Amino acid sequence: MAQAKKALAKKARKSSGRAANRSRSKTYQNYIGGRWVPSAGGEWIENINPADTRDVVGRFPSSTEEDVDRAVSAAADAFDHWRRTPAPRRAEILFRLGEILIRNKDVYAADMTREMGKVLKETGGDVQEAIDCTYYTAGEGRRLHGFTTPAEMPNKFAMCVRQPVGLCGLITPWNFPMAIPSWKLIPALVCGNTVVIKPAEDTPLSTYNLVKACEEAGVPPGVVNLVTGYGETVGAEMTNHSALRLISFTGSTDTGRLVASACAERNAICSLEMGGKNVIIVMEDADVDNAIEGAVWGAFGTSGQRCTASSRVVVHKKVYRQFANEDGATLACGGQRLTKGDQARGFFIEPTVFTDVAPHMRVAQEEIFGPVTSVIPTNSLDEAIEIANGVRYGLSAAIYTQDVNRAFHAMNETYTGIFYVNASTIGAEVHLPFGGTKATGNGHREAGTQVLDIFSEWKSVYFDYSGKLQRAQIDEVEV
Ligand code: UN1
Repeated sequence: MAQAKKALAKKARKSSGRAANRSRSKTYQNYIGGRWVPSAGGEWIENINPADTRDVVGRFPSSTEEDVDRAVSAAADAFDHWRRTPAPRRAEILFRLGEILIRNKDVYAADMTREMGKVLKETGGDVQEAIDCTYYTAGEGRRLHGFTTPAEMPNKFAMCVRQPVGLCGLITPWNFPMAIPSWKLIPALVCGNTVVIKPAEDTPLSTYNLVKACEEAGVPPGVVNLVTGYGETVGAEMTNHSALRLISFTGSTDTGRLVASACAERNAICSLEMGGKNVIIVMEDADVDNAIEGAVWGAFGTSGQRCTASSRVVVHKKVYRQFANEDGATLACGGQRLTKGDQARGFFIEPTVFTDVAPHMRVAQEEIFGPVTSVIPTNSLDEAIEIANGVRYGLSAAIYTQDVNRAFHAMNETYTGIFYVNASTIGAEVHLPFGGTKATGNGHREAGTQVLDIFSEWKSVYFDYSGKLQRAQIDEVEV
């Protein structure tokens, strides 16, 4: 979709038909150091409704390296004050943010549907996820637990405290354009970091709404800075910026690898949440109707444009025909772009099912990020698990079975970050860690309290109250 929208944006500049609409569309700005400002370069990107490309949602800055630099300076200026603000006070501001998000939920959901095409019930769910994340994580302002532990020597105390990382760069995708920014922004703030956030060029409005709400909640100037624009310019400048101590990125595995390389060059912390090729295993003892509903929801909810989408369904041969009643190693339904009637002016594709797919086929290996799923026959649970693990990703997996032993066995043997029993692969909740193995991530988990390990650094503190020199790492213990 990103490429398609970019191409359309170019076409839009030429098209006179859209000119009238464009002149009516609102112009938005970056948010740097508490001020709303245009890009230093004076360029704009048109945000186009993917369901009706005549509808220009707004113009957003196509920002430059200079804009990023200014935003980073603002974040640097704000850092000392923010990190010294007690965490419970930081959290109070975030609770206010939660209230503002609740108040404006319907407006944000409508804006989001207009800019990225998810149906209203789903964009409402996206905003709700941001609300849930905000309340849950703001609660950490009164915890941010460290720990104490015995020291090796007498009259010595040992403890561990969390400290903010510093200036954080957040790069976020278009499919959950308020929820995912909140997963990064709220924990970054509660831990005492300041941030520069770059939303996907296709969906800046939802992140703009989130940042605007931060301003209204009383987040001090410079603590949150918004810079909109393309990955090639804004994203690249952020990943290479020596003052950004951490980059948190959600997007494709290919782009994530570029982000990781740039961060490695300058020893920046890098947290990546990338692709998936998630699987539902349906055993012969499953409630097949329930499994079908789960597979349809997991594959086609959010048009299959979730990194957790159920893009493979591995079905035991004994119930295979019940599940996929078409023969042939091929397209069972869908596959076409819809171009008539209400769909004529947007990007619509039919829900698409491939059946009798072999696990090694491209369609069963690569992330598609669309309403497409592959049904793969299997003879046994162990073979199903092998198929489940036989891709380069490891985000989410599910099993439908009535047998608790099989369910636990599959849970234990499936190398993913998320696992469901008798439920689809989508729908992770904000108070559990979110992320995956292999090409899905780089070992971090967002959400839950585990996200605090991304946005804070541990400091181990040794406190000697013996009043004398106690020598450590000496082989004879001197008591
Ligand atoms: C994503 O698609 O990148 O678990 C995130 C889920 C949602 C989040 C999806 N809560 O499906």
